[in-house]
Amino acid sequence: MRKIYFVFLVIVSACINKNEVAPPDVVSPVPTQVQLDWQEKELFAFIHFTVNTFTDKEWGYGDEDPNVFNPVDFDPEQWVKTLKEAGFKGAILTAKHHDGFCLWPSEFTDHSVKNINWQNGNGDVVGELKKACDRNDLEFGIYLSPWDRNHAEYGRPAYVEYYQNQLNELLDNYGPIFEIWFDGANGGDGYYGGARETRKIDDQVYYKWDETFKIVKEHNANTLIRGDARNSLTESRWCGNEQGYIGETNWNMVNPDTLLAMGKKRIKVLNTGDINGNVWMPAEVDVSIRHGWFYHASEDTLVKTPDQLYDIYLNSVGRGAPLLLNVTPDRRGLIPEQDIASLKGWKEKIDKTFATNLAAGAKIEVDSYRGNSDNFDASKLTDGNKETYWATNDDVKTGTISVTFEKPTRVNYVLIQEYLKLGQRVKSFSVDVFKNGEWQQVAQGTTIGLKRIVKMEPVETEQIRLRINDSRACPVISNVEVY
Ligand code: FUL
Repeated sequence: MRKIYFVFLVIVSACINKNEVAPPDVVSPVPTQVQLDWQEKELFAFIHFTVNTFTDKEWGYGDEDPNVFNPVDFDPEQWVKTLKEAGFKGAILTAKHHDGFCLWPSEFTDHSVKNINWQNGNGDVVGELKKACDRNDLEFGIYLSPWDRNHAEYGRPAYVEYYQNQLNELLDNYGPIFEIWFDGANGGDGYYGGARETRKIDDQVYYKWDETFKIVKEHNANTLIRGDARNSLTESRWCGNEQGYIGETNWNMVNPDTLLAMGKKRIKVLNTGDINGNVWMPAEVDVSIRHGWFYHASEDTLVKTPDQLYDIYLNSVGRGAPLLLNVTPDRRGLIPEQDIASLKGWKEKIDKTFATNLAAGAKIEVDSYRGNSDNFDASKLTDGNKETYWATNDDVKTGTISVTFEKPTRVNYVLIQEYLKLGQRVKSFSVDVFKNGEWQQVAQGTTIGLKRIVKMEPVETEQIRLRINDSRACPVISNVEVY
């Protein structure tokens, strides 16, 4: 009997000694693995290319002579190499824009590359780009415009069947794809097989989104669906503008029903997300390197500079939202030289700015940590492991992280990351530097999310600290870097 009692005691004490401080509970909602993997890739490229490139339009009417499409030097390898070198992880092509012309030889319409002089009707932009992406290890994604100003049946049930057939065809022949982009621009005037009239649809009902989304997931569960935030199955939302920024407050959550009830006012919420949102739906920041989405010679002088692109980077990736930057192949079928130069300059600036993490060799301290357990202490903030994190006790919704350098060091940026598998939490934070014998606040912000890059006036200091001032639940921070 005594022996059994002894064994029992040993087991109990072993359990206690294992330092069983439980991790914080999840604060719902949380990302799926597909969403998280996608968010962590941060940089994607949009490629807008079609008849519009040759007609100098942004929205084709649908009556374009398809033979205008004639990119004589078409070289998707050049596109992909340019994008790879600039740091992009994936590229999304307009397989079909609102004008209805198909960049692949679709069996469901005559209005495609298969019936034009270019490459004797054997051309396939979607297929060639997909192959170039595969060769260069860049992920491939597709934009398929729901609005089709060419199709005679648009507005009637037969068109939705056509749309779904095309989706199946694309996913069968060019999958797997990392992202599908369902555009919200919808209905209006168009050619519609010669009818030349205005057609309006109810975008909440007409496209049968739930069914359409199912087609995507049946082909590949890992394909991320970018669509209308009023649908709770959408996995990534529009950021509410095309200027290249997400809100300084950027919650990854929204409430689709609330958005539906809000009408156009929802656009503001798309930009900030909703702290009370019940669906994880991270924003994606889509913006063009030029003014328009398609190539126009008149915009050759309007290519965004490396500095402008860098600001966009800070206002998207630096606020926790992936950037989808659009490039515009020209009439030759090449990304123009000046755009390439801008992308190079931008990449160099990012690489140079974030080359040396000053927190790596510094002393990291926190004011408290969860259950005094090693599993949640300050070292987890700089261990380079995204699966470990610093956390506080459940009843502690504030916290201080300080970084002490060996000698006065010039600092310009702080980079902070939340551990999103447990939900997005931080509502308010500040950054202080120790100067002239006292702490001085140099920056403040609201949300953190996947990544927050805080830019400050460059300052020389021996110590910098991050204060979490408020949080939905105890803060859970996985990474802190200083530059
Ligand atoms: C919008 C479209 O109308 C534009 O032409 C462009 O494709 C942009 C990305 O989405 O809704």
